[in-house]
Amino acid sequence: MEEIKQHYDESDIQVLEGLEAVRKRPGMYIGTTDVKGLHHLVWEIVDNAIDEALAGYCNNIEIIINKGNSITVKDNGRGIPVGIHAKTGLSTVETVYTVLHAGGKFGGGGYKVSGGLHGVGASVVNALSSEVTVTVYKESKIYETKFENGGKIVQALKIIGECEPNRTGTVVTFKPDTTIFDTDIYDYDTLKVRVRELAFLNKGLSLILRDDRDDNDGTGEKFYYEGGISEYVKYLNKTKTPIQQQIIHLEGEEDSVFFEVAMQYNSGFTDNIYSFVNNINTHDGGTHEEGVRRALTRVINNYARKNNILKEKDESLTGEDVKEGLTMIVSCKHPNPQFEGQTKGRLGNSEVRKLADNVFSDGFERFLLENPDEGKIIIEKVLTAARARMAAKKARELTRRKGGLELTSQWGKLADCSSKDPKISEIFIVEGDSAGGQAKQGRDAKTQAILPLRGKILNVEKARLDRILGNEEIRSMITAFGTGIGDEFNLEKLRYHKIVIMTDADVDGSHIRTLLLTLFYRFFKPIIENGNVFVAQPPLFKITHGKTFKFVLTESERDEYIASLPSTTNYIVNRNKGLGEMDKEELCLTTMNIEHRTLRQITIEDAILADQVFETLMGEEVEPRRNFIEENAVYAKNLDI
Ligand code: 0RA
Repeated sequence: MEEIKQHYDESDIQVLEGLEAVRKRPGMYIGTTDVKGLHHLVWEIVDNAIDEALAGYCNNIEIIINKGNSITVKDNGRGIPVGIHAKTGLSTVETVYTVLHAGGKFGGGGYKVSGGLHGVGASVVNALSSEVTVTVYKESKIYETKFENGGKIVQALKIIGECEPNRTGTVVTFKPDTTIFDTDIYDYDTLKVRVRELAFLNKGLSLILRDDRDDNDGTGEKFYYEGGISEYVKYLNKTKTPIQQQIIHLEGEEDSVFFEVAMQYNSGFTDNIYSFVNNINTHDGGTHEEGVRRALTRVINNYARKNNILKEKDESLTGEDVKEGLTMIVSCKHPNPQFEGQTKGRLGNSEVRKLADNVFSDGFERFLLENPDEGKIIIEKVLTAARARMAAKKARELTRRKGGLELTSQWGKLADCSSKDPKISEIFIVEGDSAGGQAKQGRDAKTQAILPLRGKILNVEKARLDRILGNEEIRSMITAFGTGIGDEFNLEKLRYHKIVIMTDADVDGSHIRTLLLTLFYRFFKPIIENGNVFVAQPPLFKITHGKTFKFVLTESERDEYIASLPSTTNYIVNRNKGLGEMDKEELCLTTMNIEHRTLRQITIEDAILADQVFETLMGEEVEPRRNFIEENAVYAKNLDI
């Protein structure tokens, strides 16, 4: 071991001043001194070990929450250099732990986890800790150095023992300074989320997280993914319904810039696209993400035109269309990343755009060629998204043209309620003119609005959403809601806090209900999420017994009522087929009256199912369609109101 200097000099004073500056303004270095800042310390140390893994020298990192709330990070890398650092005259270990920003400067080259608040280094952790111990295993020796009280060295680097020749690595234990942080309690799950993410982003790297605070000596959890970001996509799609068999995983490298992407479509309508540079989430995207998105849109359009799915005259599929239901991870490892934007969440390096585009378009084109079945599924998904987009646009234009509550020729169909208070106002969307007429006569005109929908229009079997939105009555419904649609949607303008779908208990009724729920899900999702949508429950049976009769909702209620009748009695059970079979008093009393009715509140899951049913409904074959409707007639969670 080289000789370490014995006297304080200029550089020592600078070191101490540097660490003191961190203690004076910790926020400048780690953002906050709350629980978030506390966890940030862990990532500063872990990042150093990850850098060693990215350089190809480390495949195992352990993170331990110790009793007394200190943290230990172990890696099996080369070990921090122990020789004298030319600039400081101190051991390199000590330099790394006491000189601000020294971390990134030694070693040189390679990928560095640095961006945003990351990469400020081990010295900041030291400055904000009451105790730090660093142990290095290298060249068969075990070295150790210790700091206390904000980075003051209390034990210069020394050899404390010997180890196996092939054992190398670094072990760091730090105890956050409780005079600086609001709390010193680490949250296992917070650490776990990021540790898992790091494992996904670095295939083949094993990360172990262990909590030693309680006595039941956990072996900890190991995070190791051979498939890397493919497994990340699989994980994200676990709670969804993937529509592709495979996960597409593409990678390429140029001039030491490594780029990879993994993706799989699911049946949902939102996208889950996450991008990273050197393991840091680039929240605002950047050139790596742009390259992929551009290539994805282009390749899908080319493929659709080449296969005559999209005709020459057709509009192109957009970037919005191709990302519906897409789960995608984009990851770039770059030796010199430029982070841009207010929060440094955007990759700026322009050469990456081209690399990402090339890697993705070459690989994805080949994938589509080799997997035509998967290609078909993807194209169909994107086309559906495109149709919905065009339908929404058309509907926006139509509602905008008609404007607010200005009267349309159909507006007279709505029997509005007199109350202007949305909290107590309800709108019943009623199947058929005759039931609509009865409901208008029997309603509570103060709080209940009635909008009849003529079944005939809605029974157009193959009506697509865009045509349905062109329907006058549907448009008056949209106008009546008051919220606007799509981008312009505003929940606060909703004129009725209860929107009640009232249809017959038959196939056509469930068809109309499905269609309305699909419509709401696609264009008015917040009203479903907010719990504003209900399905009315007209009684299924009428039991006549002498001069009295009773309506019941279910078969078991029917049986219960019959059992309660004297055994000698004759009674008649009628199955209610349509709303129109009841007279207006019956309809209003059983199905609309707040005291007696049963409403089913529609959840977002109900609406998603309806949306899927709708797709089946729109198929060409009539028989399977009818069967499907019958089998799925009840998809509303029961909630008695
Ligand atoms: C630069 C060079 C060498 C090792 C490291 C950095 C290194 C730093 C850290 C920080 C935490 N764990 C680490 N592991 C390695 C190797 C120099 C040599 O070959 O001796």
